[in-house]
Amino acid sequence: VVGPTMPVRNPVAQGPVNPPAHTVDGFVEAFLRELNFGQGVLLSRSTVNDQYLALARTVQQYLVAGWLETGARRRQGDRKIIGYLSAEYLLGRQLDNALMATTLGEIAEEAMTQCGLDLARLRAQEIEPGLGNGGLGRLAACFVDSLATLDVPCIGYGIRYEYGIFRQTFVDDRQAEVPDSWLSLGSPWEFPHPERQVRVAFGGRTETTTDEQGRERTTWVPAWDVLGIPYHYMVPGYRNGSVNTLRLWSAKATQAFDLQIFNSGDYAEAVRSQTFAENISKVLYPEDSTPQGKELRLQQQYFFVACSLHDFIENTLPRDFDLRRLPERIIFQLNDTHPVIGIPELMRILVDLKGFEWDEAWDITRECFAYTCHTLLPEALEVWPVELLGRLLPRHLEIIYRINDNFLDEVREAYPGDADRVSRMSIIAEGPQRAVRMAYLATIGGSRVNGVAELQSQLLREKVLPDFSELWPDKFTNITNGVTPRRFLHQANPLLSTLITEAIGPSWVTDLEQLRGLEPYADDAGFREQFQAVKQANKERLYRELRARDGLELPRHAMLDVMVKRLHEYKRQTLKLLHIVSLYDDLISGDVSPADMVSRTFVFGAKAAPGYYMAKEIIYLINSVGRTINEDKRIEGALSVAFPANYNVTLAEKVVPAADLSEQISLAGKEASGTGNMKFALNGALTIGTDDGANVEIRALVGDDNFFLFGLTEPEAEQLRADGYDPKTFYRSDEKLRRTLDLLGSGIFTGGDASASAPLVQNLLHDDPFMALADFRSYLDAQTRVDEAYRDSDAWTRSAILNVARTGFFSSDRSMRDYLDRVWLA
Ligand code: HBZ
Repeated sequence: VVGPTMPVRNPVAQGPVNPPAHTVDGFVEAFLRELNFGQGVLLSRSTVNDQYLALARTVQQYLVAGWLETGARRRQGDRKIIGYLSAEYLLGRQLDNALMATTLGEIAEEAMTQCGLDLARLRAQEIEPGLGNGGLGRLAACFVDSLATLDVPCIGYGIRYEYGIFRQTFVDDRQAEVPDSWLSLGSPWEFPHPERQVRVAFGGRTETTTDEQGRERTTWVPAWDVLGIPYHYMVPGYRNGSVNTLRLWSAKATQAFDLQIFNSGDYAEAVRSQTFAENISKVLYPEDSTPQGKELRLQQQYFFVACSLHDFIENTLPRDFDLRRLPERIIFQLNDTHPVIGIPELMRILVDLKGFEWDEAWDITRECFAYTCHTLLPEALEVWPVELLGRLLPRHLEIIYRINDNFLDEVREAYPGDADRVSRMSIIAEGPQRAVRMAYLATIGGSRVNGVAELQSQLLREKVLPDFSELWPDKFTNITNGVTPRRFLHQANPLLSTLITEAIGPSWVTDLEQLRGLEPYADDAGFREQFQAVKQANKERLYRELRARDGLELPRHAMLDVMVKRLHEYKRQTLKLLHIVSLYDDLISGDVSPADMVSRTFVFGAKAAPGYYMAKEIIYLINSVGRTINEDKRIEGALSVAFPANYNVTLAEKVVPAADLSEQISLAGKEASGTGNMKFALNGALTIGTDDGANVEIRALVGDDNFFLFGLTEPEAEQLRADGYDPKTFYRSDEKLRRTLDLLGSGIFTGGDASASAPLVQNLLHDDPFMALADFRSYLDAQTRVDEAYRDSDAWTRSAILNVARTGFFSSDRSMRDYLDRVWLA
C-alpha cells in the first residue's frame, strides 16, 4: 500500500495520463467505461441522456492530457496572460466543437454505430450554454477559441449563470419567456472546484487609521459576503494540442442556513440569506444594449471580477511574485463596461491589502487593464448611481472619487480655465442623481480603448469620448471584430468546407486569408455548379430542421432572405417587415403576378428583452404578417415567412450556411460592428446593408458589385435629425410607402383588429427614431436590384464565391493578432 508519506513511484502521477487510443475500439471502450462507471448504467439500460453524458465525458478524455500539459507549460513559463473579463460567453454546443478539435468525428460516429447508437441523436441532446445575450457574448466565445488556436495563454473569466438567456416561445404570436435550465440534465463539460472557493465581500463601511509611520490606511469593514466557486471549462485550440481554461464563477452562501431559526420552525427565514447570496449567479440579465441599473447586476459584476482578480493574483501567479511586475504577467481585457469595477478593485488590493503607495498602485493598475467599447448608443453607456455603489461597495466608491480627483487635476493642468471640460470629463455625472460613468472610469483606468469596427472606432473618438481622445489620442485604437472560422465555417458548413479544401487545401481553417485562393474559381463554371449544389443542400438541411423543430413547411426553391439578430429598433426589423408587406401588396393588388415575382422565403430569428415593449410589438407583427402571407393561397407561395422561436447559436449553425441574402440594415451610426454580417458573407450569402458597423469593411473587401448598399450615411442621418426629422413627410410623398404602412395598419394581418398594429405604425408615423421611413425608398430600390441579380443565378453564385474568397479578414484569429499588436503586447 502506498501511503501519503511514501514517495510516489508511479510515473503517471507526475504527468498527464495518456488518453484512450485514437481508434474506434479505444473510443468504444472509453465510452462504455464512462457509461458504467460515470453514469452507473449498462448500455442496455441507458437513456439517451446517459449516452450523451458518457459520450461527452469520453471525448473530454482525449482533451484532458493537452489541457493539463498546457496548464503546466503556462505555469513554468513567464508569458503574459490574457485575462479576458466578460459577463457573457455565448458558447454554443460543446460536443461538436470538441469532436472537431480532437479529429474524433468519424471515430465517434463509427463507435456509436457499433454500440447501436446514433451520434446525431446524442448530439441533439445537448442544451447549449446560453450564457450571453447576443453579439458581445458570442464575440467572447470566438475570442477564446482563437486564442487557444493561436496558443496564446488566456484565462476567460465570467459567471456560471444557473439560467442563461431565456428560452423564447410564441403564444398567440407574442413572445413568452421560459427559464433556460441548461444544467438540469447534467453538465458534463465543467469541472467544479469548491476547494478553490473565494470569499467576496459587500456593503458595510470603511475605517481610516494611522499606522506606526504616521501613514493613513483605509480598510473596508464589509457587512456580508458570499463564496465564489470556480467551474473550469476546457477551451481547445484547433488540432494543436493546446487547451486553455474558461473559469466561470458560481455564488454560494457562506452559511447554508441558520440552524437555530431552522429548529424554531421558520424554514423560509432559515435559508433566506442563502437564497439571497446564491441569487447572484442565478440568472443572466436578458437586456442587450441598454444596461439595467439593478442592484443585483452590480453584485454580479463585482462578484465575478473580485473572484477573478483574487484567483489570478493569489492562485495563478507564483508565490511571492513581485506585484510591481504585474503588468508583465497579465492584461485584463474589459469586455465592455460590465467588469470595469475591476479597476478600483485592483487599486484596493494593491493599496489596502498589499501596502502599495497610491501612485505606484495607479501606474500598475493602468497597465493591467484595457477596455473594449461595443456600442454607440448613448443610452447604452453604463452608469451606476453613487448612492447604490456607495452602499454596496463603499471602499470602491472612495477609490473612484480619488481616481477622479487626481484625473480632474490633470485635466485642469492641461486645459487651464476650462471648467466646462472638467465637468464634462468627470467620472461622476452630477444631476438629480449623481452617478458613476463606467466608460469614463474604464478609459481613465485602462492603457487602451478600442472600438470594434473602423466606423464605430472613429465615432467613438469623435462623438462618444471626444474629450478623452483629444487628451490621449494614442490611447484609442480600432480592432475590427472577427468570428471563428472553426465553428462558423468548418463545423457549421461541412459541405462548403470540403469544397474549399478540395480547391485550396486545408490550412484555411487556421489561416483564413487563404480563402483568397478561391477567387479564380468564381469564374469556373464547374466550381460554381458545385457551390450552388452545396447551398441548395444547406437550404434543405435547414428546412428539415425547421420542419422537425418548429413544424414549418418551406418551399425548396426560393431565395432565402435572412435577418437574425437581437430584436432592437435600431437594427430595424421593421424596415424588413415593411419590405415584406410592400411585396405582398404588389401581389394582392395585382400589380405583380406571383409568377413574375422572384420567390422569397424570409427567415427571422430574434429575441426581445422581456421588458422592451416596442421590440415585443414588432415580434407580434412579424408573426401576424407571416401567418397571413403563408396562408394566402392567392399568392401561390411566391412569398413565405418563417420565424422559428428561440434563435440561438445552435440554430445559427444551420441558418447561416443556407442563406442567400443577409440583411444588415441598421440605421447608419448605430450598429457598432455586427458579427452575423461576417458569418453570412463567409458562408456565401450576399449582403444587403447600410453603411454601418463592419458592413463598411465587408463592402470594401468584397467590392460594390457584390454587395447591395442602401440608405443614409451616418453624417446624412445626423443632418436629417438636426434639420428636424419628420417621418410624415416621407409617408406623404411616397405612394408605395403610404400603401405599405396603410396595409400594415389596416388590421388585415391582425384578425381585423387595426388597433393591434397601432403601437408600431403610430410610432413609425410620429416618431420613427431610427428613420425607417427615410430609408424605405432606398431599401426597396436595393431589393429590386437584389431580385434582378438573383435572376441571373450564375452571376449571383459568382458573387457569392467572391464573398467567401474576400472575407478571410473577418477571422477572429486576425482580431486576436490585432489585440496582441495594438493592445496586449503594445
Ligand atoms: O456587440 C454588440 C453590438 O451591438 C454589435 O454591433 C457588436 O458586433 C457586438 C460585438 O462587438 N453588443 C452587444 O451584444 N451588447 C450586449 O449584448 C449587451 C449586453 C448587456 C448590456 C449591454 C449590452 O448591459
